[in-house]
Amino acid sequence: SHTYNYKEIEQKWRKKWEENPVNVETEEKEKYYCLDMFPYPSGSGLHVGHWRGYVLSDVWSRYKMLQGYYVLHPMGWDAFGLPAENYAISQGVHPAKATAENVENFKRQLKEISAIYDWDKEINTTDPEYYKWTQWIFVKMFKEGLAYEKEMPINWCPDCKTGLANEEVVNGECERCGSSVTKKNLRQWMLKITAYAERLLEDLEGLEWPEKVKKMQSDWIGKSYGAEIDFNVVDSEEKIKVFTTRPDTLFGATFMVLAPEHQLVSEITTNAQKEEVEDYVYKASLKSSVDRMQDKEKTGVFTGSYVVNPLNGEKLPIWVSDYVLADYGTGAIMCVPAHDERDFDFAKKFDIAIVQVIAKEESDVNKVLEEAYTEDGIMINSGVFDGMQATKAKEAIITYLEEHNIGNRTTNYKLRDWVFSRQRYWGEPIPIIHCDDCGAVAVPENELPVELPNVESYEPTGTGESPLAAIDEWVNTTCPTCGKSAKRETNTMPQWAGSSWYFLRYVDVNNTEELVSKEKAKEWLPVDMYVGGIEHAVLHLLYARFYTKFLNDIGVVDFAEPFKRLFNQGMICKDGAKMSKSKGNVVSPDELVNDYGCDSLRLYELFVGPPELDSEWDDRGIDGVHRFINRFWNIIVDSKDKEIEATKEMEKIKHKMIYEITHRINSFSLNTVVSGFMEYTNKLIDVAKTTGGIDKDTANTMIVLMAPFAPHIAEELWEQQGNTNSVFDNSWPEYDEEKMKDDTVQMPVQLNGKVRATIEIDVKEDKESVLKKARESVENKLDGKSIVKEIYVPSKIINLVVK
Ligand code: ANZ
Ligand code: ZN
Repeated sequence: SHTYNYKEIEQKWRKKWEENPVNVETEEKEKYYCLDMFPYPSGSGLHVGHWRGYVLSDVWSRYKMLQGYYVLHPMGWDAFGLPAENYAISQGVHPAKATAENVENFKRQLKEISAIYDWDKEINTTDPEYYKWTQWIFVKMFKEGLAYEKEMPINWCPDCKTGLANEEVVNGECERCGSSVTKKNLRQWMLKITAYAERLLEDLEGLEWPEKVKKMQSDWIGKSYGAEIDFNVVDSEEKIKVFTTRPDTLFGATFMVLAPEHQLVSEITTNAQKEEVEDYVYKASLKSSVDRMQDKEKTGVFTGSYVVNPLNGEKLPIWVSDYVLADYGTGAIMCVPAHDERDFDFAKKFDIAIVQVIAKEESDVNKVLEEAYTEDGIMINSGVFDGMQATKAKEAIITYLEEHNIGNRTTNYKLRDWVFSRQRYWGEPIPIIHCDDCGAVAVPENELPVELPNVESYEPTGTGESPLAAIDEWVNTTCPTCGKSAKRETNTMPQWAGSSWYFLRYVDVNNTEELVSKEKAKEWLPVDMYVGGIEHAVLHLLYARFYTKFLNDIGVVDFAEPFKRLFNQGMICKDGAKMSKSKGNVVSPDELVNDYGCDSLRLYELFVGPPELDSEWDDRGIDGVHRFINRFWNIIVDSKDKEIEATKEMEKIKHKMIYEITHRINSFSLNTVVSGFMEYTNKLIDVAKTTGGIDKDTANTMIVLMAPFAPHIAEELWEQQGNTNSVFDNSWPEYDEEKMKDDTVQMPVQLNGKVRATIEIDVKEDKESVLKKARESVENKLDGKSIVKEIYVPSKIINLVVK
């Protein structure tokens, strides 16, 4: 056996590839765009969990190259945002400096993977030449009325005197100082993503994405169809509007609940109830909406007032409870405990009547419900609608409400407009100028970018304004419209801004005139394959789709969906927990590359488990993969100078191997690709025990199949086979199904439909000879009966009918 010197080989080929890239453009080649979700260059570097996605996308890119494509596989840095800023504050290093250092380290590590990245197309979201276009998109949205200002209640820490992100609120307390967080109305920039809700939902259908992700997006958009209904408040001029998806249950409403923030709460609360209600409302303001939705135990208070059910005139008590959210529907609901689980719990707890209005069968009337009945059924206790199917009654009742001006048909979305401003330093300045006379004015497009000024102190100011507000010479400017003195907007954009459109920029990185030229866009876009973690299923992937649709609407691109195919890799875990620096369970690839080589680590990253699932990392496993690579190396090197003739068996193994590997790659089952390589290599090693080796064509085929996975060893072996070109100049091998077939098959023989024997026949054997064998095989099982009919399905089955 020979020694496989991975260190030497990997270094040699990395250098050669740098001098002579293997992914080259030619006239004939079609283009293919394979994209990784670009990383946030943190201070801790890459661990083997990060490698997983990068190896996946690189294998896919190289596979596409071998299929004859010219592949775009770019890389860049999503480098604005809170982590860099917090790191900078804690270390006293300017975020720009820290980011640059981290990028260098990431790049070095990525090069160790030997992934084919187009480094001349590298982008960085913090580069003014890049964020000029991030700002340009904002300006366009502003001009189209899709970016607007609004007072919004946000999380506010009264001690730190600063606004907080949702993530910074832990159990209602400020993460830094522990004091109770309240809400504060602050002026915010919002993006009107809701204008795209319907299209974002509809277009999901055409995407080759995991069903799970599509479902998460459609749930997030949360379309529901129903009605808004007005209820008159007793002894008052006020009406309260509710949103319901179940107008069919209106006769079963026994109370109403308002969100604590509902504007009518204080007005309708009676003096007797005032103190209790105010106390409740205050406590609710301290809880996050997630907690409010998930709290098991229902809480609430009675306001002392009532509304009238518009269909049957019943008086319904009005309660306040935090399970009703202020910003969904109308912030008020009619409650039907018989048919809604939350209302049922509430009614039980506060002893409110439960009236059933839908029953499985009409005879079920007046049975006591053990739990809410949420299915379809027949209407009962509902006046003229009794006996109707509930789904029909829903329509009939909406029509009735509309005719009598008590309500109307509506569609609601859970999707909210996007709170787009941050009171932070390390982000893209929002390109707006505030003028006393002209209001908010966009910075003229030819004056972009509005550069982020270099500051000494980038800590949050404590006033709820970004540190930019303290730089007078930057803030004070003139109004682009009237020329009077005016002030710049000092909020910055959220981390997601730069990543919502970066995939467009890669194809035309040096364009100073346009975000992307029409020609380049046509050549490369949309992205053919997008690889990244499932954690971005909603935020980033939804924002990117929204941006693309907007850019499509204003004519920048001529497609409406950015990513045709999506693959989400699972996480790498260690000791049961997601691998991360904060958990202290990180395995660095550097050492493994040193001990086993990059090829072994690449294969092992794939071998750990189905790529779409989370997998447990165990360092010891790489040893087995490394031993396999050695066997693979040895059988090819051992056979090299022997001029072995291909046997039928070798041919068969070769074609089966091509078939299996190809199918497994196509279905992204890359862990079974690795086990397939092991299985077929072992089969060939077995065959070689008698033949002395394998033939050259089989060896070459193995090398080409292996190239996307272990590119260094593949190149080296390809060269050793006497070739002067690159292994990536080959085409992906093709299989011949005829040659995969076995020479003999086992055929079951039935007597009157029951299998009684099995015979082995040659696949080319003729019918007469097969039937003869079949008869002989059951000779002693006939029990004196005789064969009256013979049914023969070639290569499958023989059935002998006996009497
Ligand atoms: C009466 C009713 C009877 C309801 C019934 C459901 C079942 P989705 O599908 O999520 O849109 N609802 C409306 N606004 C709400 C808010 N701001 N906070 C909490 N709950 C709210 O659900 C709509 C249903 O959720 C509405 O229909 C309303 O309860 C409740 F047997 O009205 B339903
Ligand atoms: Zn002005």
